Amino acid sequence: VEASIPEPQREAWRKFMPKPFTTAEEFEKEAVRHIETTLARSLYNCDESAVYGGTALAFRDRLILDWNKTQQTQTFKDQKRVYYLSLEFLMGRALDNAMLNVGQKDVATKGLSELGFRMEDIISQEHDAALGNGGLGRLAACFLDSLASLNYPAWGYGLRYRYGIFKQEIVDGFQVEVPDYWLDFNPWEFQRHDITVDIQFYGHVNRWQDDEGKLQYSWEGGEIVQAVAFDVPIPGYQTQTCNNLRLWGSKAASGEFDFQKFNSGEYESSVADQQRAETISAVLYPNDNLERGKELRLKQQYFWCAASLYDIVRRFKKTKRAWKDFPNAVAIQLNDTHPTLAIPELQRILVDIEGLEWDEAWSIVQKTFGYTNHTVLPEALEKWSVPLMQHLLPRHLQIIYDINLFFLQKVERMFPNDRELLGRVSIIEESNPKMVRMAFLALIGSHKVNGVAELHSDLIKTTIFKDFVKIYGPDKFTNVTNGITPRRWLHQANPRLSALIASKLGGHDFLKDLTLLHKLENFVDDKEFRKEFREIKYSNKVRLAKYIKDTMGITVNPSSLFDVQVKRIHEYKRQQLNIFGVIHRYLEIKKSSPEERKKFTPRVSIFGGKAAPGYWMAKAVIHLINRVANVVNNDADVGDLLKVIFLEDYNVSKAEIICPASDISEHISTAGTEASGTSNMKFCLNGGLIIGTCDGANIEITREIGEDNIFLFGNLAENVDDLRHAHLYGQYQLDPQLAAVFDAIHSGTFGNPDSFEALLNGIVEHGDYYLVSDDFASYIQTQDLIDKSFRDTEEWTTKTILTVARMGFFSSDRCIDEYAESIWNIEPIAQEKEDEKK
Ligand code: HBZ
Repeated sequence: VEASIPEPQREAWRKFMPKPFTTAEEFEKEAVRHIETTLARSLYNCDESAVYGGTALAFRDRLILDWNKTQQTQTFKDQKRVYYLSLEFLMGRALDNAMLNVGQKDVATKGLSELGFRMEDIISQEHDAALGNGGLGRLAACFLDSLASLNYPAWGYGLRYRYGIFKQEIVDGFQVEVPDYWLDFNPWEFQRHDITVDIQFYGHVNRWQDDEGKLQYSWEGGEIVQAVAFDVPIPGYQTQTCNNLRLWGSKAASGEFDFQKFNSGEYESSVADQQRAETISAVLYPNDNLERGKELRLKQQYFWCAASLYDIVRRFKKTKRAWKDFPNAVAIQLNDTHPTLAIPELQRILVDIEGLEWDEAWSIVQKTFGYTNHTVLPEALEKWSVPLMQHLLPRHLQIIYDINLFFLQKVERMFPNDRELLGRVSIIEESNPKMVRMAFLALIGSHKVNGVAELHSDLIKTTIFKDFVKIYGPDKFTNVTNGITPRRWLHQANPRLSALIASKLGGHDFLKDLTLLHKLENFVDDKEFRKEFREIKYSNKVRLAKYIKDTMGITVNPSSLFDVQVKRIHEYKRQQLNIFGVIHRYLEIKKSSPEERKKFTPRVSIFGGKAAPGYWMAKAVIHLINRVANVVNNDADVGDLLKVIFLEDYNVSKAEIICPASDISEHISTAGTEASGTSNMKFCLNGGLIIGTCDGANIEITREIGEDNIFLFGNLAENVDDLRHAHLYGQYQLDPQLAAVFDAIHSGTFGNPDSFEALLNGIVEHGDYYLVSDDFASYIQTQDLIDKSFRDTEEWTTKTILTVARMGFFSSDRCIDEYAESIWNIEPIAQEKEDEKK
């Protein structure tokens, strides 16, 4: 690799290389310089937001220096890299994470206090980077943290949405969506004005024979939109590795075409072109686990895949290695089917542009890609209509048809005369209109397919991908159970617990190797430790109670049992089961005598989560929760025995306050529907217990922490189909306790029952698809058990300590090592030893 500064001048360059700050004073100098110059503020108009800006920029400088070095080292070593393609990166705030990962938070805290500011106030100035819906997007963010912390050469590729997930307001008990414009001031991104890619849409395909008689194809004409790179530095924990997240923004291509329009006075149409181009990266689609087939979404997907692949291929070509070496230099992981167009796009680049033979190209493609599936819900499986794809991406559709043809020929040879099989596994669904099944394309174009928890990985092999196991054999399918980064979800969110653990284990090494937590079991009987452990949980509950008081004006007692369910609102996640359980509890309290009421364990039921804007059932659930809250919280008979809270606008930063403050959290999806869940891990790692179904990662959590430390209930996945069938074709009996809850709702206890008609009818009239009634009795019983267990403080303390001690498996570091070993075949970059550095 050629350096751009010639040898004789490098001495001067090195002399002026900025050095990272190491003392509070040096930090202050940097922060003040940025406030005064970069931000043009002064002693007289410096508020907390300006101090946030100065602090963030001081840290960004530091990250950029590490970033430059990391990228240079990775280029020199030319090891295999992984590219993580995800339409969502739910990063949350960056400052606290940057300070903790580079290990300078204490220095900065001291520096800020010398300037008269408190660190917490400054941290909370930052707007969340909310470029994701839920678990899938947050998983991508945890993976980036682990990849950097473990020194893997890795890049993330995503879209730079101008609007992230909407902000949720609750008005009269209803969800109202407000746009999330987050880019006013974003110190964490770096626009690369020089890195742009022109991306094409629509147009037509030319076909001709070259001199050797070989058919050639080229895609031409149509709209061109420019992709511009914005780089976000991703620091690892206690390492100099700083990886890159490259987000593409869209703008109008500055081609001659537009220029002519502009010149000839067609201002309006030229402006319209501009806006159409910018629309591509304007907004994150707010649906989770639901696909709606909108053209703009497909444009987003292609725009981002094409720009990322162009970038990856350009980087590979600089190494001058042969094409067959591509899979030894590049691994690309598809986060769900959203980036599946990368498969036909790479095939197109190799065949149409680079002139490779089809089979040679296809072998490279298959070795390069891996595909992670995150759902078995049929309504979430992506399908695109053939006419839409024909219109937007005519050459890609041809390539998809060819991929399908060769694939079906292979299947036909393996299983002659099985026409039904061919129909079932075809990438093209023979419906009207025909549809492209993206999950099948992703599977066929990859060398590995993985689910995200054991049960889920088994289920994809017996349901949606059953036929493909026969075709490819079971080894194409694997499991990588999800994980979370302990840096954000323990050290950052719960600094006191992190410090207590460090004091017992002799340092913070567990943040790099979470299995070390098992040593906490040695202290499970240590009186002093148990007391401190409990005190920390209590203080975290006090912090959440204060947040509730400040934002909602409602007083909750931190000694109560805090019962939390925070996640996207979805029928399969069954927030309705939770709120029906709350109503049941309310009715029980109401019918008790004052003497009997003393037996209840005081509880605060806390909900949070967004509903997709068009998902009426989910919105009805939010409405019901708020109506119930209104009645229960204002009923003098109830007092502290029950409070119901719906926290507005649940997001990553709020999760950091909520997760450390739970006693019980709810992970109660219909068995077989939640692929993994990751918040279950966050709550356990912070010493909260779980009430859950045998679903997703709950099963593995149980295996790790022990059955005595988790509250499982409900029907098993293997029985779900039969139950559903029985509902539709047998005698349907509503659970009697649930019937009493419905009676209360119908009688108007929680306002006009018409609002909840559809919600209740889904259960009573339309087959109770999510098995709410089937699981209700078991749920209520388990909640009663929890009440009892919580009153026994010593028993409860033991359970919570053992839970934390046994959560080591669920670090995203373990998860990333598994991907690296079994799917990507990549190695970490060896770090220079201290004495070799200069
Ligand atoms: O991915 C979630 C799963 O529901 C959860 O069980 C799992 O733990 C997590 C990480 O593997 N899936 C999502 O969050 N999915 C989406 O957010 C989504 C977004 C856009 C879509 C489809 C799904 O078009």
